[in-house]
Amino acid sequence: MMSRKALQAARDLIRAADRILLAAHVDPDGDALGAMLGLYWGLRGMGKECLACCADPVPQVFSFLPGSGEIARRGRGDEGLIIALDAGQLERLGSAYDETLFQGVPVLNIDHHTTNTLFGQVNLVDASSPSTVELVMKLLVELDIPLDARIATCLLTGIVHDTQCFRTANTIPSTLRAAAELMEAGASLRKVVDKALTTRSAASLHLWGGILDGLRVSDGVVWAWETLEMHRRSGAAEDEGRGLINLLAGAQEAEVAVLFRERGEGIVDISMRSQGGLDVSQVALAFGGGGHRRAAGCVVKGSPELVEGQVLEEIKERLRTAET
Ligand SMILES: [Mn+2]
Repeated sequence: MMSRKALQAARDLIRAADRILLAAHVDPDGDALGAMLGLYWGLRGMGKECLACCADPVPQVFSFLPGSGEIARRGRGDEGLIIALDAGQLERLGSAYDETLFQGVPVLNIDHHTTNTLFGQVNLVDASSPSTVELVMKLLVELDIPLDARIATCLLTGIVHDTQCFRTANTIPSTLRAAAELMEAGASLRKVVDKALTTRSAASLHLWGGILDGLRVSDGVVWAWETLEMHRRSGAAEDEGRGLINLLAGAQEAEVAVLFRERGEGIVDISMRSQGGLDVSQVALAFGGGGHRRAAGCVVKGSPELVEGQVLEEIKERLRTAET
C-alpha cells in the first residue's frame, strides 16, 4: 500500500518545482504513456512548466493520446524534478534519463511493479495497484487537480491497457470505480478500448498469424517466436506484435506463456505471463528484468536457441520445484 506520507511528500516535491521532467519507460505501453501524459496535462493546468519524454517513439496505436506528439526523447537538463512513470528501475528510462545531467535532481518514482527498486527520493510505489495511472489519480487528488476529458482519456488508457480491459486477475473494485470516474470526466471507454486494444492493421494480423503458426507447447509452457523475418514478410511495424502475449496466455495448456521477440544484434526481448501460481517476475529478475507476478519481461543477449533453452529451463525448473 502507498502511504499517506509518501503522497504528501510527492505533493510537496511537485509544489516546490517549477520545471518538471516526466519520463516513461523505454518501449512505452499504454500505462506508461497514459500516466505520463495524464500527469503532464494536470501539472500544466497547475501552471508548471513540464516536459514529457521517452527514449523510444510512441507506438502508432497510442498516437490518439492527447500530447503524444509533444513527447521529447530526453530531458533538457534544467528541470528541478524528475518524475519516473511505470518504471521498476531507473535504467528502464533508458537514454531519457542522463545520470550526469541530472546529478542531484530529486526523482519521484511512481510505479506498480513488484520488482521496483525504490530508486526515488520519494516513491509512490504500490504493487497491488493494477496500473500506474491509478496511483497518478491519487496524486492528482492530493494536488487538488480536477480531471478533464484530456487527462481522463490518458488515464483510462493506462487502466484499459494494463488490465486488458478489466480482465486481468489483479483488477479490483476500485479499478472499476476509477474507470467510472474517468468516464464521467469525459473519457470514452469505447474509443480507448478500440484504439489501445482492438484495432490492428492487416499487416499486424499477418504477423500474428506467423507467430501463432510457430506456437510450441511442453510441460505447461506455451511459447512462440516473433522474428525479424516475420516482420519483413508481413510488413508489420516493429511494435505490432504488442498484445499477442495475452493471446498466448489464454492457451488452455499454458501455466506460463512466453513470447520471444528477436530484436537484431543478438538481442531477444522476452515477455511472460503466468496463469497458475508461478511468479514470473522472479524468472524475469533472474535474467536482469522485472515486472509483476503474472506479467513480466526481460531482455537477454544470445543466440535464439541458447536464450530459448535457458529461459524455458528456468521456468520449467521453477514449475517442477513448485509442484514438489
Ligand atoms: Mn503498468
